[in-house]
Amino acid sequence: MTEKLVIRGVELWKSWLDEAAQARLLAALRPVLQAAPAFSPETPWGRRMSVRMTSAGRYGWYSDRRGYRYVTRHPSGNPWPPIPAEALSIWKSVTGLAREPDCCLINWYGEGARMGMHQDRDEADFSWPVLSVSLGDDALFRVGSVTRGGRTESVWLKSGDVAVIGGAARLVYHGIDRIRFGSSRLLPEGGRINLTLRVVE
Ligand code: MD6
Ligand code: FE
Repeated sequence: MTEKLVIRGVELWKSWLDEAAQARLLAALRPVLQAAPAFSPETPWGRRMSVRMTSAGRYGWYSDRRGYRYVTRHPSGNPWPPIPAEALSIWKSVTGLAREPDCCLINWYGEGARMGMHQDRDEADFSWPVLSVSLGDDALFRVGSVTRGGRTESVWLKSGDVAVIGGAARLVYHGIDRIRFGSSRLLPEGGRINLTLRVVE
């Protein structure tokens, strides 16, 4: 059973996916990760991110010395694979939107990986929400406000949880402080996968 929480404007649907649905989604991601292997993007400041990433869809998120942006190809030169139907159906049922997302960013967290506080603002139109799906190990998710600094609230995201950043909260700062490596048995090697579905154009 799902339960809805709202944390500083971010809607959190706890246990949106049951264990069988989590396993089906993970299985659908395997061919995507094979076609478009995850890599550690370089930040504009020249550091490697601790999270490994890849994408599915017409656009993928990318970063290097030139900045954050969406690109139409994986670093291999191939177009990104299509977004799995299992992910599109979560978008449809949670947001109710007829418009499909252009990008499914796949973040993979190994032991010690984290993600600093950031806004998702590389998309053209902030009236569309960003939806995130968590798989695998628990992650400590921190949510602030639309300006950097100030009060924040934290919540543990668990496998099967879905979060929606939209409306007045679309540009809130958020990040992952740490994961509890090995807390879930969904990924055989441990770690966490986070999907974020975005309308880019
Ligand atoms: C993560 N999530 O859960 C990082 N962004 O690993 C995000 O950065 C995020 O959860 C936009 C919308 C929802 C999110
Ligand atoms: Fe984000």
